[in-house]
Amino acid sequence: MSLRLPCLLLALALSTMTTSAAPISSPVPGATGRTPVVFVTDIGSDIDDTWALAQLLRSPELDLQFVLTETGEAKYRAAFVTKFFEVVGRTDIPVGLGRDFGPMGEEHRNQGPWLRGYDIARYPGKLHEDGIGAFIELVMHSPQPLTIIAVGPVPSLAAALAREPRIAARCRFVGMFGSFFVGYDGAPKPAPEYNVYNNVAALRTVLAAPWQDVLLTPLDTCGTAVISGENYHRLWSSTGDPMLRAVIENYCAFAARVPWMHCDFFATRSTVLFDCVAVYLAYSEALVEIEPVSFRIEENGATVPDPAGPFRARVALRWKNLPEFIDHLTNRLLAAPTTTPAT
Ligand SMILES: [Ca+2]
Repeated sequence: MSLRLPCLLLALALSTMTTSAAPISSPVPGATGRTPVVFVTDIGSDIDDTWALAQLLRSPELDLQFVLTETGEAKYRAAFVTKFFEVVGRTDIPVGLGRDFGPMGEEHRNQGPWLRGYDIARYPGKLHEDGIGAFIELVMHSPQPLTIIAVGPVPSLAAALAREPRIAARCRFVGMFGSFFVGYDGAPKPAPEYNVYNNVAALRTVLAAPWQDVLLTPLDTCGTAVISGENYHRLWSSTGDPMLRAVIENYCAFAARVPWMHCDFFATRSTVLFDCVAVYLAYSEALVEIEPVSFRIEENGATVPDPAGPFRARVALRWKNLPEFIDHLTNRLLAAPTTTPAT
């Protein structure tokens, strides 16, 4: 299938930039005033990871120190990160290959056309073949706690904990997982959520670890985060911004291939940006209602509130103001870089 980008042609010269941003709080700043984070991602399947990576790089509260791939074909996923870093001039950030599950078929390479002609072997930055080992090294030698932002199934994190259990006590864990009272698309009944049911054993291992804090956005909050209308138009029109152009290019490739929806709306709105809510929670909790929840994880991936359950997390169960979050996310994505890249 050829990659066509009618969107970029249609949007040419319509850019309207703004740098205003909603107020946020900063829960755990490091010694530098920025929170050091590791992004743990299954980028390359659902497009929201790509939006989340852009959001992360444009969040002045966060200092992205490492990216680790999760599930599927590690090098396929890593290539989205390395090419994205080349496009936006952030090859100073190391990337690690997580657990590899072998080649992914064409039918699962939803953003594959964006990589056409790209050779990860020529990546000028640091790409760790043993990404799990490099991640452990980073955590164990970090002078301050790291915040892990996990936005996919977690076999790589489970493997890291098996190799070095002490990493948990040195990190906060923020993730997009589960469905407690609300299902997909705001449905009034919870449903097994992909990041859980794809690898139940791995998530049980990860959530059983003694992290400094566990903070989750389940479908209850992240499942309705969509950018549309004028906000989306502003992003769509930012063809002169290399980062947003890369996001939209990926979205166009994805829209033509994604098997689980008829994505004919890519010119007018985003898909659900689940993972962007996890990135948000790494720097602010201002716009969500968070409650401590004890729960169990069923074999089918259901996350069931249960006072006697083995897992406990702080969970963003409701929005205080979803429209304000969408405005905030839009403005953040549109904002110019706040730091000078090292490369
Ligand atoms: Ca994801």
